[in-house]
Amino acid sequence: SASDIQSVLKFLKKSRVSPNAEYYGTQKGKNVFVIHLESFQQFLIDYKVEGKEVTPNLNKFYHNNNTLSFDNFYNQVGQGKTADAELMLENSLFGLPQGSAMTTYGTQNTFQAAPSILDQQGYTTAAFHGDVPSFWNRDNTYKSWGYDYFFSNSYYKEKEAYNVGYGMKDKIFFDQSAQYIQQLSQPFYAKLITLTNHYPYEIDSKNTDDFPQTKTGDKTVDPYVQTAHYLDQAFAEFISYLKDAGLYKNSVFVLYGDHYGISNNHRPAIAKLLGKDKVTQYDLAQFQKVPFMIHAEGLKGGINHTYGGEIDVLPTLLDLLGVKNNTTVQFGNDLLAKNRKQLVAFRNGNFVSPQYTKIGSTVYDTKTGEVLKLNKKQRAEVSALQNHVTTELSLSDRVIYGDLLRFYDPDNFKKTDKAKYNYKLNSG
Ligand code: GP9
Ligand code: MN
Repeated sequence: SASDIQSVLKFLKKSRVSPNAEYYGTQKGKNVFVIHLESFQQFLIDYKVEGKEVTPNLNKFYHNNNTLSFDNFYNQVGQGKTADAELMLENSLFGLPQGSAMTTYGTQNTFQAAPSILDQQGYTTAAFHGDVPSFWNRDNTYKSWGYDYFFSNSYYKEKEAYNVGYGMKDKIFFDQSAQYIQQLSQPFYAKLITLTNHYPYEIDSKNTDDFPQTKTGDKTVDPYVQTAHYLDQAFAEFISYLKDAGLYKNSVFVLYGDHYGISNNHRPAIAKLLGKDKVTQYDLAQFQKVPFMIHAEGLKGGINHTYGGEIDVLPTLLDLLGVKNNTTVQFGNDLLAKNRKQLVAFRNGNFVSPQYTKIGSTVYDTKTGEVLKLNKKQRAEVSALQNHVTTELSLSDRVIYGDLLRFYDPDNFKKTDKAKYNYKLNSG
C-alpha cells in the first residue's frame, strides 16, 4: 500500500551516504557505455593458462591509470541470473528470492531505472543484445525502464556462421552495434550485453585463437577460458571501433561480470583452477567476485578494495555523472563514498563484510578464511549485519511485490510512460 513506501524511504534515508567530493560530477554529460561481460568472474583477471593471459586486453584495462577497478566486488544474483544483474545494475533493487523480477513484474511495475533517470538529463538510451527480444522479458521490461531503443537480434545482419549458443558471436555483435551507436544522438547511455561466454562455452575452432583449455578434466569447465579469451578480443575490437569513430574520449565505460560462469557443482574443478587441494564454503563465496571497472579519460583510477556488489552500481555511476539520486529509491550506496557501509548481501541472506563472511550459520574471517568462534562483541556485530541484510532484502522485495514505486513521486523524477516505446523493427 501507499504507506509501505514510507517504511522503505525511512530505511533508505538512514542508510544514505554522501558522495565523494573528489569524484562527484567529474564525468558530467559524457556518454556512458555499460558493457555486460557474460558469466565473467574476477578470478579470470590476470589469470594465465600455460603461461598465457586469458584476457590480456581486459587486464590492461583493469590496470589502466584511468580505470577505477574493484577487487572486492561480488555478484548478488539469484535464480534470475542475467536478469537479476540487469535489475540491480539499473535500478539498485535486488532480484527476488524466486524466479526473475523482469519476467514476473517487468511489464506492469513502475520503476526508477537508469535509462529513465538519464533520459530526464537529456540522454538518449539504448540497449543492445544479440538474442531474441523476449528473453527474460526484456522487450517489455525495457519499456518500463525507459529505454528509447532496444536493438535485439532482428536488427543485426544474420548469417549462419554469425551465431553460436544463445545468439550472435560477440565480435559480430560489437561490430554491428558500433554502427548503430554512431547514429545515436549524444550524450547517450548504451548498454551492450554479450553472449558468447555463456554456458556451455561453445566456440568454433576458427575463433579460439588456439587458446588452450584448462586441464581440470571437467568437460563443462575447461572450455570456459576459451570463450572468455574470445570475449576479451571482442571487447578490444569494440574499443578500437569507438576510437576510430571518435567516441572514446567523451565516454565513461562501465564493465561488469553478471554472475559466475562455473557453478558450485564443480568444486573439484574450482579447486584445481585456484591451485588448492579443496575448496571451502568461504572459497566459494570469494569465487562469487566479478569484475567491476569504470574507465574514463582523466578519471583518477586505481584498484579500490571496498566491499560492494551489483546493487551499488547505479548510485556510483549517478554520482560520477553528478545526477542527484538521494530521492529516487536505491538500495545500494556509492562505492566511492568514504563512510559507506561495506556489506554485500547475497540473495539467500548470506553476506560478506570486510570482517565477516557468513554462510548459513557459519561465520568466517573474511581476511583469512578461518572459521570464527564468535565472542560476545563479535556475535553482536554479526547479528547487526545480518539484520541489515535481512531488512534490505525484504524491503526491496516489498517494493517489487507491491509495485510501491507507483505511489512515490520524488520531485526530481518523472514517471516513465511505457506506451511511448516500441522496439519492433520497421514499425516506424
Ligand atoms: C540470454 C541471456 C542469458 O539472452 O542474457 O541469460 P542467463 O542465462 O545468463 O541468465
Ligand atoms: Mn548471464
